[in-house]
Amino acid sequence: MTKPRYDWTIDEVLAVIERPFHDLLAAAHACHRERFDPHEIEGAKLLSIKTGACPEDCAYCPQSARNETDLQPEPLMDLPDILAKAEQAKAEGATRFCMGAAWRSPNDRQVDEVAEAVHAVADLGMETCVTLGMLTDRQAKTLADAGLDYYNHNLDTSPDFCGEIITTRTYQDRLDTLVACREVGISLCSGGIVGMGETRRQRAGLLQQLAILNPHPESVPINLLIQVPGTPLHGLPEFEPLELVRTIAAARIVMPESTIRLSAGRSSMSEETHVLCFHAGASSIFLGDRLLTADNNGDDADAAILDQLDVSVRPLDQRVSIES
Ligand code: SAM
Ligand code: DTB
Ligand code: SF4
Repeated sequence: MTKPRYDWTIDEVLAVIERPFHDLLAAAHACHRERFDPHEIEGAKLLSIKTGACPEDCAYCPQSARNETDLQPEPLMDLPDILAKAEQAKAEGATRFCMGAAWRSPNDRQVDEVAEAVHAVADLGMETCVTLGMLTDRQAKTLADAGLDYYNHNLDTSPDFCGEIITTRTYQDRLDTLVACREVGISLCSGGIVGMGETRRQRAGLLQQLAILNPHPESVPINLLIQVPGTPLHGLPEFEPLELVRTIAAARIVMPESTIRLSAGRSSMSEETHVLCFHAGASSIFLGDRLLTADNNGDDADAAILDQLDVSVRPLDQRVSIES
């Protein structure tokens, strides 16, 4: 069994990414089978509970108030509406319900409202995840007390590239929120985005930052940039699909216990890219035809891929219990 390590250097991670392709994929797949059933994937469902008008300047994000996109801002949803969406997600086969809010850092009243929603969704028997921006220690405790399973907070890219993507917060800000969540026993969902014009070494830098967290984030979402018109990153060259596969494979190897999620950007990916990413160790996806504000692959297209691979979405009654 591959033992997790927490002392990865960027050079070591880069060397993993740069292994000959077949060697990299074989190693990643073998590593995956040590702890995961390759015939099962996790299905999560996203809901944007507060949309747009975000004060951060993330260059990739359609929800930043600085970016002139077509997005219609929406205030925080009411609890009954959130719950109806969660029930629908459960009926559609999702085991995890992820609620996202376009905040830089919510206030205590907003966190209390989200905590109520977390409590109600947890009562449905689903795993809960929220992503609300930066949290204080007290806010993290409120969410933990409400029964929150996961907090999503992405490092997004490497420390040396992040300044070109976001100027309104620091890398350390993000790490602090991850620590605040860990300290109150919330599991971490943290990953990043590829295709923003970063170098391969910078992709290694992102994975290295995640892989030196001890323990590693339980969920690691790898997003392919969705180029949204009106965002500064719209118009970048298309990202090479096999480079995404290499990134997934390296994430699998350097964080052997973590669930790697093939996240945003799947609606522009070929079936073949999906297949290679699953073979490389991705075993979680967002279900349905919508992410937060952008399009997702959709259940019919997913079924067409998963059926060919004899892979099924793990049912709710077989959810993996989280040990604290
Ligand atoms: N405001 C909170 C935050 O930044 O943590 C939560 C919501 S934010 C939309 C969650 C994540 O979505 C970001 O960290 C980023 O990784 C991802 N994301 C946003 N826009 C994206 C895009 N255009 N393409 C790919 N991923 C994107
Ligand atoms: C993550 O890493 N990806 C998800 C989830 N965590 C919150 C969000 C993707 C957002 C894609 C753009 C949008 O839908 O607005
Ligand atoms: Fe705001 Fe999050 Fe989008 Fe950045 S990624 S602009 S913090 S919603």
